[in-house]
This record gives sequence, C-alpha cells and structure tokens, in this order.
Amino acid sequence: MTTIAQIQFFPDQASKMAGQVDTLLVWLILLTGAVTFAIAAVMIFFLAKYRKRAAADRTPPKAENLAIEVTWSVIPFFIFLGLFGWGAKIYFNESIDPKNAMEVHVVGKQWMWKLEHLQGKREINELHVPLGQTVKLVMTSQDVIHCFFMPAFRIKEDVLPGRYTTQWFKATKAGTYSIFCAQYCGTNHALMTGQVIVMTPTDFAAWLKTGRETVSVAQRGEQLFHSLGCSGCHAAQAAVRAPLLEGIYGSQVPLADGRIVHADERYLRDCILIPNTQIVAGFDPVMPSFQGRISEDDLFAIITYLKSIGSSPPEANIPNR
Ligand code: HEC
Ligand SMILES: [Cu+2]
Repeated sequence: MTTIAQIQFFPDQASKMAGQVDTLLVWLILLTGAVTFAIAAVMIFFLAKYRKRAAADRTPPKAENLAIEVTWSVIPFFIFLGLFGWGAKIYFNESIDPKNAMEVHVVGKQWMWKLEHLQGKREINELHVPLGQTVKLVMTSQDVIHCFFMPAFRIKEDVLPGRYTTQWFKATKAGTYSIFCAQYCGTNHALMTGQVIVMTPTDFAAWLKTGRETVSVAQRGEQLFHSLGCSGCHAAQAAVRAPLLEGIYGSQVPLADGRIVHADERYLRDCILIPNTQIVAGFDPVMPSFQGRISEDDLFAIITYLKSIGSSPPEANIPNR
C-alpha cells in the first residue's frame, strides 16, 4: 500500500528525458504562476483603491499609452512562443525513431501487458531492460485502446488495436519503476499495471538466459513465413510474380497509385492484413489478406523477420542457429 509519506511530488527521474520534461514543467508553472499572481495582485490593489468608500479620483484617464500596450503584448508573446518551441523540441525528440535501439514488442489486452524481447523471451506485466541502452517499444492492442505509461521515463503513448505505435526511452538509473495503463479500458483497468526493471547490462544478459530455451522472434517469423505460404510467392524462384522482400524495411516503396511510402512497421503490417489498400507499383493485386488468420504475436514475428533480412543478398540470410 502506498502511504502518504510515499506519495511523491514528482515521480522518479530514470532517464535524461525525464529531467528535461520536468525542467520545462517547472518553468511553465513558474511563468504561468507569475502571470497569475501579477494579475491577481493588480486586481486586489484596484479593488482596495477604488472600493466604494474610498475617496479616489475616478475620472477616466484620457491618454492611451501605446508603448505600454505593445510591451505587454509582445514580451509575453515571445516568452510563451519560446516555451512552445522548447516543448516542441522535447516532443519531437521523443517522437523520432531512435537509432541502435533494442526493440521490445508490447501487446496490450484486457487486462495485462504481454511483452516479448527479440531473443524470444516473453514477459507479462514486467519489462526487464539494461541500463544505458535505448529501448524502442513497438506496441499494439489485441482488443480495446490502452495506453502504455511509464512515469519514471515521462513517456506515455496510446496502444491501439489494428495499428502499431512506438515510443522509446533510455534508462539512466537502475531500479524498479511503474507501468500503468493510462486509458480507461474496462472493469479491471486499474489493475492493468506492471513494472520496468532496469538492470546492469551484465545482469540483463544473465536474465535473458534464464527460463526455458527460446527461438528468436525473427526465427519464429521465418518459420511462419514458410508455413503461411508467403515464401510460395515471395521467394526468388516462386511462380507468382511478387516483390522480393529483402531490404524492404526502411526503403521507399512506389505504389501503383503514384504514392511513395516509407516501409516502416505500419506499412508492413498493412501489406499483410489489408494488401489491397497499397499495391506495389508494377505488381498485380493478387496477395491474399491475412486479416483474422494471424495473431498479433505472429504478425510481429513475421515483421521482425522481414526487418532482419535487411539489404544483404538472400543467401547471406540464414540466421545462426
Ligand atoms: C499469392 C501470392 C502471395 C502470397 C501468398 C503473399 N504475398 Fe505478399 N505480395 C504478393 C504480391 C503480388 C505483392 C505485390 C502487390 C501488392 O502490393 O499487393 C505482395 C506484396 C507484399 C508486400 C509489400 C512489398 C513491397 O515491396 O512493398 C509485403 C510486405 C508482403 N507482400 C508480405 C507478405 C507476407 C508476410 C505474406 C505471408 C503472410 C505474403 N506477403 C503472402 C503476393 C503474395
Ligand atoms: Cu488498458
């Protein structure tokens, strides 16, 4: 149970980003607070000065003072525009796709978080991560809208059915921090919590080896790629003319309708579930939809496999076993 003494004014700061967000927030509170108090002070002053019984001079002033009016408009304008710029900078920094990140898959469902590391290790309501390593979460929901919220890293992002959303963080302090679902998602929403456990890289490597033996997500994806029949069309020697998928991730794909799209996780997902919405230029729309035939876990695995086959030639892609 949380006691009064444990309630913190600010949650732990477990990343650099957390400090940046807090500094901005403190400045925002100070500035808006200063404006609020200044206006209140002037109001109270005039209330007292011109109260009914006071013998104050009540003739309306004749002069308008342009200089004062311009000053009190322009200075706050630039101050608050500056705050906006500062906030936007942090926001964009949080929104970019991080480089060299360790990826973790997150599936929200009523009422738990299912997480999977690329090595194949799975967790429920717990996320183990190494200290000092950028972690990218690729998230989706199996049912309703959830929201993956980790206050100690000041990040929060909706987790939506039928779509991938991402967020990233880099822990700078070992420890155990809370995970919440921050979007009301039904009866047990309040119980949809978990923990991030930040460990030293060595401890993390040891932790990954615990539990039962797992195949990597990419390997599982490769097996699915064959068992679901994708390779029947997408292999180099296939009878159907379909695009080769080596190096597809991160590339620019020209579509039949003239658009050029960036092949990210979202694009690959849509190609598999709703292929008719984006036909690759120069190919016939013969790919069947796999909607309803593939679980979110398996879809993640196939996409991870497609990402892993990079831009190298196909024969170099036999994963080490
Ligand atoms: C019947 C043959 C066929 C099967 C089976 C098939 N595809 Fe396709 N796929 C195609 C064709 C043809 C295209 C190009 C036209 C289009 O975009 O729909 C395509 C396009 C794609 C694209 C977009 C490629 C690009 O260059 O942007 C991806 C990704 C993809 N398929 C993945 C898969 C996966 C994963 C599976 C298995 C779950 C699969 N396909 C099964 C025929 C097939
Ligand atoms: Cu939820």
